[in-house]
Amino acid sequence: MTEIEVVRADITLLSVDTIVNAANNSLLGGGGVDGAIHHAAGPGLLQECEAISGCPTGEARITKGYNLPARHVIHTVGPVWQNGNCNEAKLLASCYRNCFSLLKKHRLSSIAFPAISCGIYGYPPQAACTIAINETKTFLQKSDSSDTKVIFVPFNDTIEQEMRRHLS
Ligand code: AR6
Repeated sequence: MTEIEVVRADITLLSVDTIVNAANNSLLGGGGVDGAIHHAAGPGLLQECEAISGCPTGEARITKGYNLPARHVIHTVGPVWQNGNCNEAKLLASCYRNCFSLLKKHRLSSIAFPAISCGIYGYPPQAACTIAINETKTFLQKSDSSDTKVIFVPFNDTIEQEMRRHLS
């Protein structure tokens, strides 16, 4: 059964097929959810990321989950918010689309997303949540994804409220 859920949690604790990391172009770790994921996954993750040689904004790369309960990590690089004048909406939508492509390619059935770009990269939460939910609904409608579970993991009240509002 296809499901979209909102779960207030630390994404590093979720036992799903894959969690998504809001990474930077180097894929070598950073602050925010990226730092938390690398910390929880352990050094194997950094080693695998080093071999990937970075990721352009809007694209995604998959690795194993190492010490995480999640089997995989899909690393995507969201846009830095620059007042909406630099293709941010298209790039953020492309992050979600590329994550779903990898989900399908690797035949994974559960995925948990943080609010990509909504922390250090400064994307306004309301606009970001609209894109996240729209891209998810489009993916679920288009694909044969009858057993896919998509979990959104807000880390603060504003994002949780936005997510729930969009899904109600
Ligand atoms: N679980 C779930 N969500 C979290 C967690 C967690 N453990 N920790 C933070 N968040 P951010 P960005 C939320 O800044 O804006 C890094 O340095 C957080 O509250 O992690 O895409 C990268 O290396 C926010 O709502 O990612 C890049 O340089 C959301 O995750 C840069 O930050 C995303 O916040 C990427 O910035």
